[in-house]
Amino acid sequence: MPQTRIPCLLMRGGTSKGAFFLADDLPQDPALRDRVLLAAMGSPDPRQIDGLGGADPLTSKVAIIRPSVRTDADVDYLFAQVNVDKAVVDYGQNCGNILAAVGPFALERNLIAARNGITPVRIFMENTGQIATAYVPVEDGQVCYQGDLRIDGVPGTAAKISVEFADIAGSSCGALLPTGHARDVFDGTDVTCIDNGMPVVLLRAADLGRTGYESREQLDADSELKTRLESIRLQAGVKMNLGDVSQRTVPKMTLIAEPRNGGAISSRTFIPHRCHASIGVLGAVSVASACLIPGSVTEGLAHTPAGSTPLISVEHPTGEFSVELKLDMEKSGAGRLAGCGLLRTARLIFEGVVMVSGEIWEGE
Ligand code: NQM
Repeated sequence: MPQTRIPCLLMRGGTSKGAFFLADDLPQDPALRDRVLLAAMGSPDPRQIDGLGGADPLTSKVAIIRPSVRTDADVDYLFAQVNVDKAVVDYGQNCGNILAAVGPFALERNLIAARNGITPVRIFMENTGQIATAYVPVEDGQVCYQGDLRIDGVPGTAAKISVEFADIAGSSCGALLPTGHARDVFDGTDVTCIDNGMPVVLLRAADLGRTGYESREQLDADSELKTRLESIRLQAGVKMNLGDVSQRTVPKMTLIAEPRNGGAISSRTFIPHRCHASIGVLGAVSVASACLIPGSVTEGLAHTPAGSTPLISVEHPTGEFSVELKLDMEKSGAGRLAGCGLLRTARLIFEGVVMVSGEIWEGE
């Protein structure tokens, strides 16, 4: 049986890379679609040698996009995290980096009309049921990828895509502080469990006998730390309304320390088992938000700016990520968070068809 050709764009979104598909170009049956996505990315295999994936969770990502029937959105975006070495496709998390390329994809595929200057694209994020608006630069009716914005974790510069979120608190867990507390204790370690777009458990690196300034490689080799983090993650997952998270990619685990480079906080994030080269977009939004919550484990460590739109710089292994939080100053505590904005870049890398075995496509 010949291989099946599936139209696909390979795109970088922020510090991630993934395969972008129109929903109608994939099988409609979810189980068959997962088998097709695993085959397209080359999973399960630690090297993903037989597919598009780059042998790293940050490059084993898929976006499935369709025109939206909603009045408040232009397109619907379903994010799929394709496990590198397990035959598992996880829809239980969103991805704010891949999100940065959804607007450009919608324009490349003519799902919306281009407006010279900036085209706003309203995106319904199916994984969490929320809306983001991306502002995509357009020149002569084409997406403009070139520009002068540098983001840490990506070489060179590219055009600025600003992304705004209204209310993303409790995206997956139902509440900003899903356990009902600013601080909990698991295995004798203080943590803050928070979900402002991404479920994250924050821990002070010092409480685990680490500085929080170890390199990604050092942390990935630290099996004692990883065992302790996983024990806490499994307990926190239940308390965060996520159930048994042993096979899920959330919550993320973030070690925090005092900033050293003029930021608000320093971070090392596990997603959830490998250490992130930088930090996820929505992961950073959750960490930044925790810096504003009285009683959280950031207290005494975070250097938080004042004002109704504080720009919170989250330091990470390859630089920093700035999140602008919008606060409702008439409210207090966690209830103050009213929205946020951030800057990303994206690029169309490759356009073509990805080939998968005809037997897999036919479900045989
Ligand atoms: O937190 C990695 C990434 C992400 C997700 C991860 C992301 C986000 O860097 O919104 O972007 O946390 O698995 O792409």
